[in-house]
Amino acid sequence: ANNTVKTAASSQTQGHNPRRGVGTAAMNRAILDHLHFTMARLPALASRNDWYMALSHAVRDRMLDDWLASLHHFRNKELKVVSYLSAEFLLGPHLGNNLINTGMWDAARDAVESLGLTLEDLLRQEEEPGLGNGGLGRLAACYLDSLATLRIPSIGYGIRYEFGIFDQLIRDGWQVETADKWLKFGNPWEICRSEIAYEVKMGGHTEYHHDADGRLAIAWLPVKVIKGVAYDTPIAGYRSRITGLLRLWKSEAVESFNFQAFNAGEYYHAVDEKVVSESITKVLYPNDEPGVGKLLRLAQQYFFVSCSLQDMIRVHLLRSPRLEEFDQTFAVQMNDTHPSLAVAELMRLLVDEHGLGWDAAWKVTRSTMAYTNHTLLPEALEKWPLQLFANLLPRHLEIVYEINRRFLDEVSQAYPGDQARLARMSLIEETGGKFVRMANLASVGSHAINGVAHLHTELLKETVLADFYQMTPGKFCNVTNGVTPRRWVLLSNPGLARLISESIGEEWVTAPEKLRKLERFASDPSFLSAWRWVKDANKRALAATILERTGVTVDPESLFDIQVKRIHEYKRQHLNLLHILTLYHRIKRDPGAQIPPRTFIFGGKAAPGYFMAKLIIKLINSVAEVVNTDPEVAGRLKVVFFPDFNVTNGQLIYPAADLSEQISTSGKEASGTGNMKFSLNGALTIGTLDGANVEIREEVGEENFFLFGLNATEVQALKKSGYHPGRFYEEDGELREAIDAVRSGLFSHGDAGLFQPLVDHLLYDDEYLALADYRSYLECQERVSTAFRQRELWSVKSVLNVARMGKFSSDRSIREYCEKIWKVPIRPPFPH
Ligand code: Z15
Repeated sequence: ANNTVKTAASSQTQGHNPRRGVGTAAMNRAILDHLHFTMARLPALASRNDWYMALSHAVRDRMLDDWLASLHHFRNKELKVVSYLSAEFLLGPHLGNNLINTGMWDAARDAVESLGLTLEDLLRQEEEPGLGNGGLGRLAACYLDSLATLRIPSIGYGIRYEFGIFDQLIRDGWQVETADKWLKFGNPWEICRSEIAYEVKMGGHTEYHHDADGRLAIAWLPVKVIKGVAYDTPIAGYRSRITGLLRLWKSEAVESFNFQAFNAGEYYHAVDEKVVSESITKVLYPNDEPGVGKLLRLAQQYFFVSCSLQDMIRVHLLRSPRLEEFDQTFAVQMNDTHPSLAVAELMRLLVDEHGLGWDAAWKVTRSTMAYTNHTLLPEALEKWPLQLFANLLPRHLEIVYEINRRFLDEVSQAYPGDQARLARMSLIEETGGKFVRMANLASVGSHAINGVAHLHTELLKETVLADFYQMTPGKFCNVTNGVTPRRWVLLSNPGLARLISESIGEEWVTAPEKLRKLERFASDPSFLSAWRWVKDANKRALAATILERTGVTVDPESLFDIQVKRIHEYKRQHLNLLHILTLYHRIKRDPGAQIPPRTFIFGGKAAPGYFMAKLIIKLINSVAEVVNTDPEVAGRLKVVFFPDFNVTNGQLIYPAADLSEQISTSGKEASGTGNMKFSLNGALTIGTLDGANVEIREEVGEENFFLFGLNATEVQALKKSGYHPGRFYEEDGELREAIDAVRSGLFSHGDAGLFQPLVDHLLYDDEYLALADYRSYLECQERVSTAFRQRELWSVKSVLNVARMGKFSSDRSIREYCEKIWKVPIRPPFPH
C-alpha cells in the first residue's frame, strides 16, 4: 500500500510551496497560465468553458496547501477521523462555494473582470454534480461543509456516478427525463487517484477447508472482480484552513483487457466484461424514497462500501497494526441503510482477510458504526430478496446469518417465549418470500441510531424501530438536521448576507446564534425597508428567470408562495393545488373578490416510475395553463412549474420566497431541510406539525409561523377509526367544486379521464389525508393573505424568522454528532 518513493525531498511534509498569490494580479496570471497550460487555448479562441476551467484550476491550486496539510491529519494517531458513508452527495456547484469559503471571491471577480469577463457568467458555466436525489444527499453535502468548517478530520465516501440525477424537461406539461451528462466538459474539481484502488469481489460461492494449522479457513470464490478507483474532491471549510476530502469510487474492469479471452471470437466478450464492470457506477437510481430491489443497486452499495472500508483499513494500518483499535481511528456514519452492508463487510474484512476472531471483530465493528434513519414510511425501509442477496454476496449472507443467530439468542434471552418479537427483529424477513432487512442489520451493527428531527426520533422509537428501542434504549438519540449558512445564505443570498453583516457583524456565518442580534432591528423602519428591498430584488431576479424558462410573466409584487421538493404524495403538492383551485373558483364566482395577488411556484422531480407523482406534475401544469390565461383572473393568480429543480435553481428560488410550503401529512416527513433554507432566507412557513417544522415553529415563535392540520397523533387516530375521504368531499362545497373541476376535464381540454386516477386516489383512499386537512389549510391560507396585506408586520415576522433560525445550522448538527455519537472533540473556532 505504501509505495512512496524515497527521495531527498521525502522528509518534507509541508509540500512544495510555489508562489500562489491570492491577489487580483496573481489570479489574473494564474487564469491565463491555466488557459495556456491546462486548456491549451489562446485567449482569443477560448470558450466560456475554457475560462471557467482555467479559473477553477486556479482556485483549486490555491486550495491545495491547506488540503495536503489536512490530509496529513489522517496519519495523526491523536485524531479520530469521521467517515461519512453515503450513496448520495448532492453537492451543487463548487466554484462559487469555494470562492466564498476560501475568501477568494473578490480577487477572482476582479481578475475575471480584468480579462473582460464576468464572474457571474463563469459561475453559470458549471454543471452541478447532481449525485443525489433530494434531502438525504443534500444533507450529506451540508455536513461536509460543516465538518471542514469545524476542522474535524473527515472523509465523505460515496459513488462517482457518471450520470447523476436526471435533468427534468417539461413537455406538454409532462416530465421528461434526460441524461445528466455532468462530466461532458470535464470536472476541474476532482483528482483521479489511480493508485488508490481496491478490488471488489462479487457473486460465486464460498468454500471451507482447514489450513496448515488446522484452523477453519473460508474462501470466497467470486465469479467477478471489479476495481474501484478513488476520485478525490477537496471540500473547503469556511475560512478554517481545513479542506475536507470527498472520495468517490468509480468502477473499472480489473484488467481493461482480458488477454486470456483475446483470441478470435472472444474479443467482444473481453470488451463486454469491461462494460459490465464499468456499469456499476454508471447511474444514480432516481428514487428518493422507496427503492426497487434491483441487483445493480445492491452491487453499487456493496461496491462503494467495500472500497471505502478497505481504504479505511489501509489508513488505520498506517497508524497501528492493531485492528482491534480500528474504532479509535474511525467513526463511521451510515447515511440511511444504503451503506448498511458495511456492517457485514467490516466483519468479513476483519475476520476473513485480517484474521481477527469473531468476538473481537464484532466488538470493534459495533463501536465503529452508527446509523442514521431518514424515514418512517414503512415501504421505504430497504430489504433485499434473499436469493438476490445470496447470488451477489454469498459470504455476506453467511455473516448476516451468524450475526442474526447470535442476536436472536440475545433477544430470546431478554424476551423468553416472545416468538412474534423474534420474527420482527430478525435480520431475515420470512413472511411470504424471504428478505434481508437492512434497517435491522444497521441497527444491530451500530452503537448509535439516530433520527433527524425530534418528532421523527420519537416516532422511530414508537413505530419502525420500537423493538430495538425497547431492547437497547441507550443506543437511540436525536440529531435534528441542519443546513449550511455558507451556501444557503452567503452564496445564494448575498444581498441579505450583506445587510445582516452590516447590522450585526459577520460572526453569524459560523455562529448563527448571533443572528438573534437582528431581533432589535425588527422595530427599525429603515432596516425593515432595506430588508424588503433585498427580498424584492430577489423576487425580481426569480421572475426574470421564470419568464426565460417558462414564458410566464409573474408580478414581483405578488406573494411568492413556493413549494419546491421532490414530488411525492406524502408531501402533498396536490393539497397546495386544491387551495389554488379554490381561489380560482372564488374569483370566477365573484370577479371582484378581494384576493391578494399570489404567484404559486412549484418545482421538483418525480421518480421516473412513480406514476401518481408524474400525474401531479401534469396537473400543476394543466391548472397553470388555465389559470394563467383566464382574463377574469386578471393576473391575480399565477401558477408556475419551475423545471429541473436542483441545487443551482434552489439557490435562486429560496431567497425569493415569501411563503414556504411545508405541508406534508404529520408524521411522514422525517425532518425536511428545505423548510430551513426558506426560513433562513426570510420566508414565513405554512406547515403542519411534521419533521423539523415542529422545532422551527418553537424557535421562531408560533406567531411567526402559519400552522394548520392534524398532528401526528390525530392522524394515527383518524386512520385507526376509519378514514372516509368521501365524507369530506360530500360535506365541503368548495372542496367538492375543486375536485369536480379536475374530474370534469376543465384542465385537460375536456379529457375527463386524464386525472381520474388522481381523483379516485383522493376520494377512495387518500392515504395522506389531503381532504381531511383541506379546510384547515384553507383557513390558514386566509390568515397568510391577511398578514401579507400588512407588509410592515410581515417584514417583522420575516426578520424574526431569520433571527431565530440559528439552531438549524448544520454546524450545530455536526457538533451534536461529535458529542453524542462520534466521540470526537470539538475544536474551538479557527481564529480569523
Ligand atoms: C431522502 O431524501 C430522505 C429520506 C429517505 O429515506 C430517502 Cl431514501 C431519501 C429525506 C427525508 O425525506 C427528509 O425528511 C429529510 O429531511 C432528509 O432525508 C434528510 O434527513
